[in-house]
Amino acid sequence: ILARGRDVCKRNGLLILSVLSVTVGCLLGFFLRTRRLSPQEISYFQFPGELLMRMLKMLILPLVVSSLMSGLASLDAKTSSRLGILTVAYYLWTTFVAVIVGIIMVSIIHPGGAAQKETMEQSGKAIMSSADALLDLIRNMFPANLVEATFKQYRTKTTPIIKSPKMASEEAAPRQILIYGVQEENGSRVQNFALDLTPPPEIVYKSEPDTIDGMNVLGIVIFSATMGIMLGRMGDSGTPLVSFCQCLNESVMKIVAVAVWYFPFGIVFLIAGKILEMDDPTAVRKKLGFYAVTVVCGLVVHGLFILPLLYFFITKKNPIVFIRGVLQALLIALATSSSSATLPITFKCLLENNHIDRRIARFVLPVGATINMDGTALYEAVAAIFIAQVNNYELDFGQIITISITATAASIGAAGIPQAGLVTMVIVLTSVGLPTDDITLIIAVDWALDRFRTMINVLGDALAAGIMAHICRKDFAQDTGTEKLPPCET
Ligand code: DAS
Repeated sequence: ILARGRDVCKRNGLLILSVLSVTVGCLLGFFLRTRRLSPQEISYFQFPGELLMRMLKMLILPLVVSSLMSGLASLDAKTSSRLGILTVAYYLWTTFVAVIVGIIMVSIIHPGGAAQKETMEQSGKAIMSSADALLDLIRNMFPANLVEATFKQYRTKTTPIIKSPKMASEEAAPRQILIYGVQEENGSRVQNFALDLTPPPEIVYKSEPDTIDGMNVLGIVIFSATMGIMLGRMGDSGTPLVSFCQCLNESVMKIVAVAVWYFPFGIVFLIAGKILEMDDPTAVRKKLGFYAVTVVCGLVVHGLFILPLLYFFITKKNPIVFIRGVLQALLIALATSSSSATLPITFKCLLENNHIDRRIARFVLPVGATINMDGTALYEAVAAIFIAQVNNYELDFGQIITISITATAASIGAAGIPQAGLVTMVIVLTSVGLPTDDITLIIAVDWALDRFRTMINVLGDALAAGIMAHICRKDFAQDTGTEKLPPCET
């Protein structure tokens, strides 16, 4: 029994440590809340968790650029375009399904309370077109300067400047909510704010500093994928850069293999530190509790039933075995609430535990971490309908369809950083004329729900890699997953 126990610990040591660290982090956080630590003591306590985030953030840029460029360059044109089309089509389809699951859930549970219904027009709330917000989202997907968007600190594309309309109805005091993102002078942090400009003005929402300093991950993905495809078509003249990227990718993964043993320690302080900061959980109102339950139910149905079933029907393999292989990445997603920061671990789990062809992972994961966010899309659809219910609005079929489309688009535009989904939700609300200042209703539980939706985002990317590896297995069969180029250590 001892030998067997030793074998299990050796094989799953890191995973067991990570599960324990999440548990210890929660217990320690709630225990320390009773000790009433000072803000200074809390900031010192959070330091090991901040180190964990900075380690992950440090790895994102080299990992995404090197994996996409070397991965795409090692595929021939036919394979890369087939893999690209299949991947993006799969991502769009599963994101839309997630939105539908969310809409069904929020319509069944009805967390916003059932009351007498009135239409938007009867309520007199100004209808605001979402054209500007949606155009802003698409505009930011094509940064003016790809290299600048890749290597320079960049304002997160998910922070359109939106002023909520003054309420048209006389009796309501006019309120102006300004939602925007700011980049500090030294470009070292970007934070999202919602300001209530009604005198006296106050900050009603402030996102966590971006784990990846506002780096425009989509700009990186577009730049790296473009370069990778071009390099692949340049033949031998592109070999030096492709070989460099391949070696860079290998070295980043070796750094991850070392850094990963620090993660359980960092997770304890990251989670406990966040719990120390959160508002009094008992202050969460009943409706908000039902709202959180609705979101979690939707995420469970989509993430633990629909996606695994889709994986099973396509690959005929056991999805539980696959999910167990990426459990470490899901725990990091829970701890960091950032799919981009989780990317290095998602790579490690897929390559080492699930034995996915690295050329598939190198394309599917970075693209997925940026544009495939099933959890976020589901969340934004549920939030929009919850806000309509709280305001006693009756959404018609056309508005439900609009919410489905804009929630899918907004999730594509959300960067893989903490609470990005809360900001892009502005697009969904304005698309059906809902008051954007009601975002403040759900802020109290957003930081917790963000972690769960990020887990589903990461799970969706990982399962997509498994599905693409199965569908494209014939394209890669001839050279059993090695690159055209010799491995960089030879
Ligand atoms: N935290 C985001 C992510 O990293 C998801 C979100 O904010 O909705 O995927």
